[in-house]
Amino acid sequence: MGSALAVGPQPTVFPSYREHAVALLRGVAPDELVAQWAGRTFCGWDPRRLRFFPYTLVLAAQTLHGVGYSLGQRLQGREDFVVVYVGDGATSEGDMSEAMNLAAVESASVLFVCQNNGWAISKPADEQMRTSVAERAQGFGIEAVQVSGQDPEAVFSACARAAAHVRGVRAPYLVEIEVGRIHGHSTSDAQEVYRSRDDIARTRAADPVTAYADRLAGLGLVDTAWLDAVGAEVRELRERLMKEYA
Ligand SMILES: Cc1ncc(C[n+]2csc(CCOP(=O)(O)OP(=O)(O)O)c2C)c(N)n1
Ligand SMILES: [Mg+2]
Repeated sequence: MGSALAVGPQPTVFPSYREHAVALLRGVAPDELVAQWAGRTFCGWDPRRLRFFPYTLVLAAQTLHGVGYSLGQRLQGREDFVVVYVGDGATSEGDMSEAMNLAAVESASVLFVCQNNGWAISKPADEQMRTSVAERAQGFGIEAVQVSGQDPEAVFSACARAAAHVRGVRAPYLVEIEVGRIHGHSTSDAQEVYRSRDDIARTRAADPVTAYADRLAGLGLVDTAWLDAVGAEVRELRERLMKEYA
């Protein structure tokens, strides 16, 4: 949410498959999102109109699509700022290295946003890489920063600075956001098999959505009645969607 708000509505987004908040902000309807997951449509929304491309399940393929799209736009004298979302596990794919190198060499206007949730299904991040994703980007000649996803305002600030760099210098940037993974990889993944109860409990207790709502309420910036109303609306929406797309 922080990253999407920071870059604004202009850049074209190449998502992975976890960017539901970004999709909704861009104007994808909840029904269109769920229709895609239910296999009723190939995409569900108009990628050109919303400047939000289809979800990519082939890990890291979107990184090359995004860099190529940005370069193509630039050659045609059009808006070339692209945001590419990618998971930590996907960065282990060769596509990600090719995309970072091409973006650096061609000085592409691409902001890579890595959601590092510490896991590629059951493979922990520290068994996937010896450096952070940010350090790896720097090795390719890309400016990069690591930020805690616990604080949406820190993510917003980091991504706003990154977006200013991409726009000002016309060069790539990578923001690595460290987030917790509360649930299993998917609804068919029993994470209790490979993850300690303590780790899951700690991550759940630190849920940034709840923590941020509590913080805003504590500061008197939102009232709890409003937050409760949002919660009720979300529950209603979820129930309707689950019924309609079962
Ligand atoms: C090229 C490719 N290899 C393997 C898979 C199977 N697969 C789907 S998700 C996933 C883990 C991805 O982890 P990460 O990029 O960290 O994203 P996360 O789901 O943790 O957000 C794997 C291995 C795939 N979809 N595509
Ligand atoms: Mg991951």
